[in-house]
Amino acid sequence: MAIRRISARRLTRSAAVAAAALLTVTALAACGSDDASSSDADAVTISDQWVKAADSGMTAAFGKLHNSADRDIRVVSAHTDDAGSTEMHEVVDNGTGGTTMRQKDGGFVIPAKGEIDLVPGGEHFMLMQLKKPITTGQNVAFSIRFEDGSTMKFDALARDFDGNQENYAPGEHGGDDMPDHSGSHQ
Ligand SMILES: [Cu+2]
Repeated sequence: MAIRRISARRLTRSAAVAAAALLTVTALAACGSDDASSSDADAVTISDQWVKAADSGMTAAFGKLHNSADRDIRVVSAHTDDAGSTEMHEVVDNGTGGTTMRQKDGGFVIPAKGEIDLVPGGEHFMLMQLKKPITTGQNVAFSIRFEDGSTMKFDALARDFDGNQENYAPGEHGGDDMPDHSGSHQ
């Protein structure tokens, strides 16, 4: 009789433990599917990043930005110590058959569970007023800031890109007649 009572009690206790464990699992699962608590920087990675080698003036940095979150993520600013300022640019039709680059309103948006490709001729980080030459093989340290205030750092390898220089933002690189950047390089 006594033995049977203990077994029953034990059974009840294990059932309670099992139920509690189930609740814990459910709570964790709910937490895992809601990524609102993780920062933008936690969800973003960059790959294939590089910067175009340049002696002075301006240059640009490129790469693939990946977003693992269920929400769109916005890059609101970028910085490197090697440039006086760093902007986010897009390349658009200038209305007369060519293209021009300009600051991207609101920064870059990386779609939920997606990626954006920063490439010559498309969106890019624009380094203005270079403080020193960026030479091939050198790593340039960047920091980018997201809409929620979190930041991500990465190094981009400098590459020669002279062959295709004219393919992106024609008329806007090198030279002093750049309306979009007037006053930026003194
Ligand atoms: Cu640009």
